[in-house]
This record gives sequence, structure tokens and C-alpha cells, in this order.
Amino acid sequence: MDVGDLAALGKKRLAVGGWRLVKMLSTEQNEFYQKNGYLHVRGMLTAAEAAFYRQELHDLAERLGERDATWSSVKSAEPAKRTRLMHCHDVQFYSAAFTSLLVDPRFTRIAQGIVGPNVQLHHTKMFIKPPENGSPFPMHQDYPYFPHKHHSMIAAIIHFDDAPVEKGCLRVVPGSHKLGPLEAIGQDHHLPEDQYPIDGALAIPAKAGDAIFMSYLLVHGSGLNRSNEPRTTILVQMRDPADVPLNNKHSSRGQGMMLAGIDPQRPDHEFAWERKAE
Ligand SMILES: O=C(O)CCC(=O)C(=O)O
Repeated sequence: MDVGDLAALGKKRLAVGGWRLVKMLSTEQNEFYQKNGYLHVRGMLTAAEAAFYRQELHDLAERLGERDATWSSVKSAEPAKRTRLMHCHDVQFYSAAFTSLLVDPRFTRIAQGIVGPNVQLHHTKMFIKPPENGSPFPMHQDYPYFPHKHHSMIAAIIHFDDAPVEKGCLRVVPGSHKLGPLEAIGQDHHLPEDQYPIDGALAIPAKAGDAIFMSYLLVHGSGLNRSNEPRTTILVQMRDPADVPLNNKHSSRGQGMMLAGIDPQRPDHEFAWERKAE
């Protein structure tokens, strides 16, 4: 096969799987997302797949040992009253199963439908809310952690077990992404509790295998896990590679990996031996 054939093959692939020709979201899904700032995709993974990923995360949590990521604003001063949140950043660096999941077309097609043809990884996080005392997340926007000029950043929370209300499921304020960046408080950038109580927000109970996609401007949080089972999820944060970060405080391993499409402006890698002496 010569170079000409290869180019033709590339074009053919684009015509078959290319973003311009394939509708990524239904009209209904698109309208719902534009209006509400989030989209609940039911059954993105099968129950068996969700169970496999769940086990991977629980095995990982065991290898890592206790790591509590409870937000400072909800951490009780009294150790006996403390809640717990097991956490790992950049899970795909710990288990290859998650590398595959990040580029699973069932996942990336929805992300493309929201972000556009090119979807770039920002970071991933595992959260396991342990039974009976799994920490809540105060209501917040993700914006202050990694502000971007064009607000293309979205999160997807993929559920590996059922998350009913009593497990501390995700809660959102529908349409709040239209308010733009809000003034946040404290080290963890939460919103005032009296204006945005967790229990006052809309609960989105989810099933194992569901994914919830949302804008980084959407006001969201989640309650305490009071149930007798863990709530197991990963959160994938993604953006359009052409968007412009307003600061570089939040860097992560794997940031910049393309999950779908291309990076139209990625600079060439510079090898150490190519750098000019200062
Ligand atoms: O997993 C959840 O319940 C919410 C996580 C979240 O809001 C975050 O990490 O920003």
C-alpha cells in the first residue's frame, strides 16, 4: 500500500466515523443539555462491565490504603464525627482498564456531542464513598479549580454501582450553568450553604453503568452516603483542546491526552537535547 492509498483510507475512515457525518446526541438530548447543563445517560455500560470496573477500583483502593479526600468545609473537628471519601487521581495510571474506558466510543461520542469533535483529557478521579459515613460534596461549580476562556470543560461521572438518594447521589441545580462563574468560598471553592443547600438541589439517582455529563459551570454536589453499601464512581474532566486555560494551577498526569478527534494546535515535543542552552 503506498502513501496515496493510505491517505484515501484515512479519508474513508473519516467519512464513516467522522464527527460531521454522525449525530452524537439526539435532538432531545442536545436540547436537554443546553437547557439544564447536564445529561443523564442511562446504561452506557452493561451491568457486567460496571461490576468489572467496580472491582478494579475497589482493588486499587485496597492497594493504595486509606486516603481521605473529604473537603475541608465538611470535615468535622471531632474525629468521631468525621466522614470518609476514598480517592485516587488519574486512575488510568494505576489500572489499564480505565485507559480503555476513556476512549470507549460509547463514552467519547457523548462527550463529542457536547464539547465538539475534539475532546481532550484534563484529569480523572476515583471516588468511593464508604458505607454509612461516605462524605458529602458541598454544592460548587468546577470552574474555579481550572477556569477556561470558552467554558468548554465538562465532567462525566460514571457509576459502577447503583447510587440512590441514600447513597449520596449527585445533586444539581438545573440551568445554573447559565449563571456563569459564581463567587466561591474557601479552600475548596464551595458555594454558600444558605443559598445552595445540598438537600435543596435536584437529586439524580443513578444505576450501575449510567454516566452523568455536566458543564463545569453547573452547580452540583452530593449528599452523605448513609446506606450500607459503598458508592463507586470515576469522574472524567474533559475539554476542547482549543480552549484556553486561564491559569495552570491544576496539572495532572495524562493531561492533554486526546480522547476523540485531534489536537489542532499541539506544539511539537521538544527533546531535552534540542533545547538551546540558556
Ligand atoms: O462524585 C460526586 O458526588 C461529586 C464530585 C464532584 O462534584 C467533584 O469532584 O467536583
